[in-house]
Amino acid sequence: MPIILTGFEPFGKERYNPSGEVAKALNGKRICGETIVGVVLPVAYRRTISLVEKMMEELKPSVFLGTGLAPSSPVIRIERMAVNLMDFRKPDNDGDKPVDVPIYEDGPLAYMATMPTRDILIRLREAGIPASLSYSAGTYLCNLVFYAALHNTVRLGLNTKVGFVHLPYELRQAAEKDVAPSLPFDVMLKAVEISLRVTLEELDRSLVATKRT
Ligand code: PCA
Repeated sequence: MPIILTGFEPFGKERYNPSGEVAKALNGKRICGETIVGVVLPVAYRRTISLVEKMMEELKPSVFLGTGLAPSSPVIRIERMAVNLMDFRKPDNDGDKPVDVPIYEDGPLAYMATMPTRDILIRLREAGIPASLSYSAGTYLCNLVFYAALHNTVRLGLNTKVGFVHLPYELRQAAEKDVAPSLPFDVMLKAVEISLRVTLEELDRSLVATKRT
């Protein structure tokens, strides 16, 4: 079963989005024997929801890792909670701006990530990559992808491990601004690879344990 890795196109005033570039760079690569399907999503909620639903239905992935840019973050942010809410401060790239609207009318208030977030945190820090756990992915497109992947896993009865990672600005992007936290691209790439590896290793271990019982 494939791994889905999503990133986003640029949005707002940004001309670059490191998350979309990470998804492109890892597309087709193999990790622990599984193939990564890297997808760049539009920052447009209607189109993105349909794409996430379609990918979950057709690919039934073992892992779904969403990534996005968090402009003010100085570290890799491992998201733990997805909430059933769209509350956009700015319109998306299609000009839509839902305020106080649930993502799914029939969905629960929130889901927690099913990827091993604490283990990922530990492994990132061991690798010398600044990271922290986060309890809000916001109420814009990143939270929406995270929630939609979790909701569709339940709706379709899949065993997909779902997670979301927010990335800071890339170094060159920050160099165009006055003061902005950033990380080099190769560090972000490594962080995403580690997150996937830790998840797949854990999946392998649980499969071996099930076979033994
Ligand atoms: N970051 C935005 C949406 C797209 C992206 O890369 C967010 O944090 O919601």
